[in-house]
Amino acid sequence: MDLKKNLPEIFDDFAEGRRNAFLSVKEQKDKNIPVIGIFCTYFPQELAVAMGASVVSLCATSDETIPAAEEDLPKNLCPLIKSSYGFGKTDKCPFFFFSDLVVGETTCDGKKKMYEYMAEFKPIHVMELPNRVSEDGLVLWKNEIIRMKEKLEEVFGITITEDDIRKGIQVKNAERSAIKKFYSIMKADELPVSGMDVQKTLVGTTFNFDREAIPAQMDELIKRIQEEGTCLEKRPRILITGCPMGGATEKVVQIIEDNGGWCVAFENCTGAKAIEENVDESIEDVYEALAKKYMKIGCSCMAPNENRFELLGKMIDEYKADAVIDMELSACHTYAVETRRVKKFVNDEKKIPYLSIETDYSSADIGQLTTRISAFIEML
Ligand code: BJ8
Repeated sequence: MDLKKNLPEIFDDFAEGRRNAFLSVKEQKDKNIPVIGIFCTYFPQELAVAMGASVVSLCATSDETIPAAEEDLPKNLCPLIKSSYGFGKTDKCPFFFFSDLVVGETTCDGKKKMYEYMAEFKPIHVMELPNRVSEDGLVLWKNEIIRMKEKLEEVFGITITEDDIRKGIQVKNAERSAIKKFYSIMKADELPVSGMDVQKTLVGTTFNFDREAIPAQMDELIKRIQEEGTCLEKRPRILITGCPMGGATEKVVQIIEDNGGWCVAFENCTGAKAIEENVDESIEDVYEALAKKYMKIGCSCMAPNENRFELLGKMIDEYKADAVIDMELSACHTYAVETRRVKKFVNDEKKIPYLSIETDYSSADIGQLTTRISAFIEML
């Protein structure tokens, strides 16, 4: 029994959720539910849940609006930044349009400078993220989370109590645990679904505004996969790391799986980077608990970035990866610089092959990527 023939409609539900999200965000507005647009996994979504707001991701994944963005921004800038700015500037993204407040963080230089221009046409609050994980960094981030809460109270004329935040933490913890349980099905020796199915589901869940419904949905999905699925043929198991993935860059997953590999794990911001760790509910001070959780995200904006290597090593072992493919978006300097250390770690410590690829949101490099990736998989 071929699972891909057998279970497509389950994954279609998530793809449908993604398509319908534009309508759902309009419904949120009609019901007077505040909508917060975000650009990064460092935003503590627990604050939004605490005040009953919906969160939409504004990180764009297509090259449609890049020409408009390049009227204001340099060409030699990461496509995620240009595309996201372009969708905002041209009003082509309903998520951006319906966002009452946009939140950014001082992550990479390109993003933080872009926010200065974006502020000319949209209310935007920028959280000051430290660029190293340290005691002082933790204090700064905790204070920024408090400042964020106060900003939300001011903009929306509400009060967010610590009990509200505690409830938000419980909801988000349950959601993260459920999503992690879903993608952990790829730890199995006999894979029940393809990496593309996992990737689409991970992206699909971000468009579900009913966060409390996610655990039951994930349980149902896992149950159906267990009952109706069967194993896929054995192939080299690839772990993906690097920049966030989605939309146009799903071409990388497609190429890997069309050329003899399976993507078993995603150590990036679409995947495990933001989901793997929960907020410690035993910490009395909710702001400290949130600060500690989010400072564990292993983004290359941190220097040094030990947390990335901790998660990467753990995932290589747990998902029994045969190789790692590191996807960088063009002009993403922090991830590009980090490739040297990632290669060394993967080759020398984990003793498996490593390939770094650079891409953007166009389809111009599909031929070249196919040649490199298929040659890499062939030698595994
Ligand atoms: S926590 S990965 S979502 S910053 S790809 S815009 S880093 S130049 S997206 Fe990211 Fe938050 Fe980090 Fe995750 Fe800059 Fe690089 Fe572009 Fe990037």
